[in-house]
Amino acid sequence: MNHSNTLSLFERGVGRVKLALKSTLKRTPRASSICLGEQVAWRDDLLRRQGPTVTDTRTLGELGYSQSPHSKVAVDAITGVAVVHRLFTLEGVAALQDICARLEEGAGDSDWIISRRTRGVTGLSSFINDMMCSRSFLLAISRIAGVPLVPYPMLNARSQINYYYPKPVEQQQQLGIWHTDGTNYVLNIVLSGPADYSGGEFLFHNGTVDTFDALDYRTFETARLDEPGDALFIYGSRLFHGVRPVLSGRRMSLVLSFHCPYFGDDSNRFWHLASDDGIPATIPNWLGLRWALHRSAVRQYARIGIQPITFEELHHIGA
Ligand SMILES: O=C(O)CCC(=O)C(=O)O
Ligand SMILES: [Fe+2]
Repeated sequence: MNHSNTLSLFERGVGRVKLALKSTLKRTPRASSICLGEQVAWRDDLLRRQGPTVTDTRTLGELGYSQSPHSKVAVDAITGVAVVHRLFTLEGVAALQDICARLEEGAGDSDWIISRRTRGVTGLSSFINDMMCSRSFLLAISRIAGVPLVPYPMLNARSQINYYYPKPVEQQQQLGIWHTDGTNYVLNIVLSGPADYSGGEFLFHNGTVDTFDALDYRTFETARLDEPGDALFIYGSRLFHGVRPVLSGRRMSLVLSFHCPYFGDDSNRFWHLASDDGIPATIPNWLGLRWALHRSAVRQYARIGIQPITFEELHHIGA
């Protein structure tokens, strides 16, 4: 584990329960105390009109899965990992950078490789909230995913901003990095440019969760995220991934989670959420999540005020 290329594995099982207790005892800053005077409102023309350039796509089937998470949707119709370039215009990227930089002030310290992070960002930024509820934005992400999406029903797990700084070398080894997410459809948007930091590469295991071996770097790939605003789309609960330690500068990223409202299934586990938010906050959130997952797709779309996105629409490019 001391090899510098090796990344440690984030806690699973009992480790998650321990982390949940730790998160419960730690005081987190009050989100509501932050007031962002936002300069720019979300507009759909902050998305590039021609749509994003999506490369290096692997479906869940191509990653090695034979079982689909959703009945009636083939494993080869669902994206397991894809690199997304040029989703936003330059103005869109600049607006996100500005908002996320300003939200750092209220960010909590984080124990693992991320130095600081802010969860529940859609409750703090109407720009990001409006973006996530925009039909054009959701349609673009749904096309990348292969299934229609809505913002993840639970506020805390829906959006977070990660801020990474260099950590002292002695701490780097013990901090977790390899992990799977509690949510399924996850867009990791890197907002810093390559000149802003070194290290901090986004790694993922090119295979299934069962074939993951933290010591076998031959199956690891580095996502090619070159420009600020580039993103890695992942089926987060089925793809081991992690960010290597930042060696200099700051790396800032916005992580958004989505849900496919046509199916009631969800991978998130109570202890996964509790390890992030502490036990008291997770209990009501968890009950709300179970409730929300059983609403019809039509109602889930109506709640965010848009017409349902359908499976058919995903294949009509330029519609
Ligand atoms: O910050 C990133 O780019 C991704 C971090 C990550 O995997 C996570 O927050 O779950
Ligand atoms: Fe993750």
